[in-house]
Amino acid sequence: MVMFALNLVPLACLLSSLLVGAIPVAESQLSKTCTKPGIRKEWRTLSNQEKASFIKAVHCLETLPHSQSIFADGSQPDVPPVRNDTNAYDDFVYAHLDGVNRNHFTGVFLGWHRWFLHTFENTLQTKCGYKGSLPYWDWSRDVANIPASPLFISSATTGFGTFNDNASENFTVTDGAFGATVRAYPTPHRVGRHFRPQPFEEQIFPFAFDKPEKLATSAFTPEEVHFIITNFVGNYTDFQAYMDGVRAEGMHNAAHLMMDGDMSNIGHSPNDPIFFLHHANLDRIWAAWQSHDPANRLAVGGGRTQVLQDYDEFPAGAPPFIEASEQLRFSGLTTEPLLGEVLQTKGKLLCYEYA
Ligand SMILES: *[C@@H]1O[C@H](CO)[C@@H](O)[C@H](O)[C@H]1NC(C)=O
Ligand SMILES: *[C@@H]1O[C@H](CO)[C@@H](O)[C@H](O)[C@H]1NC(C)=O
Ligand SMILES: *[C@@H]1O[C@H](CO)[C@@H](O)[C@H](O)[C@H]1NC(C)=O
Ligand SMILES: *[C@@H]1O[C@H](CO)[C@@H](O)[C@H](O)[C@H]1NC(C)=O
Ligand SMILES: [Cu+2]
Repeated sequence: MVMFALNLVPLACLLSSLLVGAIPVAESQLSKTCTKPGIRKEWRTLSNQEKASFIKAVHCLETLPHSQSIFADGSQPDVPPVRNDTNAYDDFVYAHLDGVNRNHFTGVFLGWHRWFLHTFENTLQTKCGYKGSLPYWDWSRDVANIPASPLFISSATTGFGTFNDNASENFTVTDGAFGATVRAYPTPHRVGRHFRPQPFEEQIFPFAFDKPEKLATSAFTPEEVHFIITNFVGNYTDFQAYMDGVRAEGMHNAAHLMMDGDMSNIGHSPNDPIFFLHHANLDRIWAAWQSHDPANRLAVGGGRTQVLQDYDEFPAGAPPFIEASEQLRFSGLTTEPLLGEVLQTKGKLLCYEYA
């Protein structure tokens, strides 16, 4: 408590001095205060009309031209060149792909994704007339039977499509709202998704999964979600490391990998719109942890460099350590706030809460 109070003032000073002149958008929004936060709701609590309006807005995004501002910023090897035969949805995938090492298993992980999700939500609202907020998927409600989750239904207006178990079809999703959708990156393809209950059987990292038989769902039971929110007080590094888990077998990765297909690729996972609902849930858990104790509220941690070879020692990145003054980078997709500016969901730049 005391440490928190002492820390507040220097952080505020640091932020305001860094902000002056540095980031035009941040400056122009400085006077904005959050009086009417958007309410992000769990998908199954939306009415069919609300579900349909979200899906319609995502389809709208897919018809908008891609932005000429998108570029490969050079920090990531092996990214494909920006393609011009793409749409505004593909731009989100590109920005994620281009920053994959910088923004995963490093201390900006949750902050970067928070601004990425906000940009997606804001684009749906401002360019596609979407009146709602970004929905989230609380996977802990579906641990008994993931494929039977109400999200994965075949309705073309309110469903994300059922899982495909046929490997010779590349697990391509053929029903639901996105069954016919072609995504551009890394090469043009249709979205694949398949339920893999024990995704750690396949080794995909420089380190070995140590519980190959572990059920993905055991990483995100209601008990696990409660545990992460109520522990690691004041220690963002440990909080993020738990979300990724011992040997990356935690809730973030478990839910990605069990979906196989696009979701299991750390770079182009946003090809599957379920990505945004999955990450909104992680963001919700972060926000819940931040509210759980004053010492969590503005806590940052982890390092700037992803070192999967030393994952056990640096699950949230190796030094230099991340501070609130860290600039988030988006490969031309959107404005680039500082990490410290996205720590509050109801602050100067962001204005939402979770139902
Ligand atoms: C895409 O379009 C831009 C602007 O017209 C052009 O500069 C760029 O070379 C094009 N890229 C490709 C891969 O064709
Ligand atoms: C899997 O897909 C292939 C190609 O579409 C098809 O020939 C085959 O019958 C399918 N297998 C099953 C078990 O449905
Ligand atoms: C599956 O993916 C491979 C490699 O990208 C591609 O060549 C093939 O056409 C795809 N098959 C189907 C049925 O989509
Ligand atoms: C967080 O906890 C780890 C041990 O789990 C410790 O090494 C680190 O110094 C702690 N960080 C803070 C900011 O307290
Ligand atoms: Cu990501």
